[in-house]
Amino acid sequence: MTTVIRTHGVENLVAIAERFTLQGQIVDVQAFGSGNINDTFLVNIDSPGDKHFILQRINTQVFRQPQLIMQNLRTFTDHICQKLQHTPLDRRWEMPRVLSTKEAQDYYIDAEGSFWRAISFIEQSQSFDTMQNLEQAQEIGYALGMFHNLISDLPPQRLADTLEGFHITPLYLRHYQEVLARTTPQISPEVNYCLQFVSDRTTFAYILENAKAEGKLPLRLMHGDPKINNVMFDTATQKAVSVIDLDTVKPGLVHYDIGDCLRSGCNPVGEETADWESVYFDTDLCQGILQGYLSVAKAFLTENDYAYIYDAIRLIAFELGLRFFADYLAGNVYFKVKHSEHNLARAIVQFKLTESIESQATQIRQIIQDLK
Ligand code: GN1
Ligand code: MG
Repeated sequence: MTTVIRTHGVENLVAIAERFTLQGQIVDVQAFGSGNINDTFLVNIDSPGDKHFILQRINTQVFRQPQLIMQNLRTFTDHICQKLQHTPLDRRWEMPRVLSTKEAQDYYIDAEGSFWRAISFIEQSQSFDTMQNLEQAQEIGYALGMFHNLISDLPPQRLADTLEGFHITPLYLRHYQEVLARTTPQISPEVNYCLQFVSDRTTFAYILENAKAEGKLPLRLMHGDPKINNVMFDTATQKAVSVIDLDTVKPGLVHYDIGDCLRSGCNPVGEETADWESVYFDTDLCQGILQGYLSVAKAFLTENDYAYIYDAIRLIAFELGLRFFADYLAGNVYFKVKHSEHNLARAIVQFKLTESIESQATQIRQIIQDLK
């Protein structure tokens, strides 16, 4: 038996990919994408059928019960595929599929206990880390609306909670306060800015959870991570064709998704920039995304849903900044980092974006009002 190397030596990766290769020969396996949690690889195969698939090692420190992810994936992809078969759309739209192992399992656990799974690759498609133009913004919004629409008739209880506490801002705040209580951060102007930024917004952190508790916002199924680079575009037509990264599809609020889509899509410099002064929230892109989203989602949104869209945009930008900052203080244990200050830099980007959202509150609320 070969030893499995932690660094995923090429030979070892090929052996793992082979478990999921039912026909054809593997040409190569390459690191793929820019995920902050799981390890993702693109497998190229020489086969008469699909030429690629996605191989992922699930981070089980974050996703404690990865089997639940696979169970959920089966449940909602089956639901959506059936629905699409009965009522085909008039444009290209695809769902990533779970690929089985040669033993007909949904995952493979290697000798080291790592949890591997494979997903089909959406052929002739690409994603973007930053928005290229207004048409793309509309397409991103359309894609999120389409996704919500396709899962809207699946009862939320049918899916397990794959990540408890995900997008519950008050819990991130509590975690942050606990981390702060047991660490002495190295004070710098940047750290001071973040400490003050969070402390000025502690009451605000409860806004969506309070609305949920008061019955104003219903529990629905959500994507959980509909950031700009999780929408795939057809390379020829430049139309959105799929939403990927489905591990956090679970019961929640559609507002978390709307907020996440807008905070990632309307920051033209992207979330990885080191140039904080260039970060701003682009209201034209906001208008584009919401227009695309509402062209599909109008059918299931209520008056209260609209009332909380602005707060959701502001909150999810703030929440992600809080999550990055807390992780920086905790010693970078959750998000992958390229250097020790990486999460601090990411936090500042999200806080600058939150500031920009706050300073344009009136315009953003007006955009939402005009699109209703
Ligand atoms: C994480 O791993 P990735 O990049 O798909 C995170 C999201 C954040 C995102 C920020 C499970 O997603 O919530 O918005 O980083 N996913 C999880 O880039 O925490
Ligand atoms: Mg993700």
